[in-house]
Amino acid sequence: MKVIPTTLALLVFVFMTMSSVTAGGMESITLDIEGMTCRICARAVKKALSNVEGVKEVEVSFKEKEAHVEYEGGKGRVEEMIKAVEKVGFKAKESKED
Ligand SMILES: [Cu+2]
Repeated sequence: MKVIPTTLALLVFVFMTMSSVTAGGMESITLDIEGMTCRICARAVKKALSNVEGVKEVEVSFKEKEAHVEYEGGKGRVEEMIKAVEKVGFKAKESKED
């Protein structure tokens, strides 16, 4: 019966690698936003991101040039978020540091 500890270890590993996934299928991501020059810009980005399906929570920092988004619906949402930001005139990409 050495199978069970191995399975457990594997599960723990999977959980650790998916640390950005929280209970209830919620995920979070930090996006680097390019082109924001004032707080009004940040507000436009926030509005654009909020309108993306599955997005639950958006925090945009003009100072940090970042947007923090909590969402559900999988990684495909990120592509939609980037498109939504581009639509209102800014550039977005997944932040390397999170
Ligand atoms: Cu502005």
